[in-house]
Amino acid sequence: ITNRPGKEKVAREIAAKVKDGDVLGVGSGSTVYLALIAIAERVKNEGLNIKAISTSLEISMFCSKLGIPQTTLYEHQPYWLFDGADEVGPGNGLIKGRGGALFKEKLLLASSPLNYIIVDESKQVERLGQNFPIPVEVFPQALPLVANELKKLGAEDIKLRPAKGKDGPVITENNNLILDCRFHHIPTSLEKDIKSITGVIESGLFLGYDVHIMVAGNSL
Ligand code: DER
Repeated sequence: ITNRPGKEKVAREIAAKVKDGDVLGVGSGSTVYLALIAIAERVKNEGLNIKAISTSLEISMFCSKLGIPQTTLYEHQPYWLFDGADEVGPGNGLIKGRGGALFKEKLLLASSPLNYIIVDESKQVERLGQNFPIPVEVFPQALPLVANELKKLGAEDIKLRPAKGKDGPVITENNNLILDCRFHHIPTSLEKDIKSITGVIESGLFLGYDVHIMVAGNSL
């Protein structure tokens, strides 16, 4: 676990931004988890009337447990969103998806007019891709084709993400597989190039999105 004080601090800061009546896009991961605990305290103490749109079953179940009402993109657009990240690189490029929720995380982020990425200092990198692979969500039978095309794009190490607690690979909440891909060089075109491969559902590479990075106390 990376240094918790940074995560807890930025989780409290994002919780302080919540306003009565907000519809919130809620990302996934342990930093978001801490933020939800802080938000739930405010809901209880101040009677805040908010709604959350979750990006994973785990977060949806946690919102239910905390008593945070939920809605969906059918009924509401988020007023703003908060989410974590695995890496924050130059120009606010992100790698996300360690938690396997990358499709709905990118859907919610693309649907939200204002996006906060909450991280501790351990997530900031000089070069995107230096610590984490790029997760690519793949329609199962497209695996051979997608792996081949990713190699052509420069992927150096492609691993099918193994499940824990069951034999075989991780199966996402959209019934797809995840290939974790190492790229030494990440050109600005890479997100779109990956997405254009037939059989790719989405990737955890976020380039050129309008995101506000919050790092444990200093908003960049
Ligand atoms: O999977 C994700 O994209 C999550 O946001 C994740 O990368 C951040 O998780 P953490 O807050 O537990 O580090």
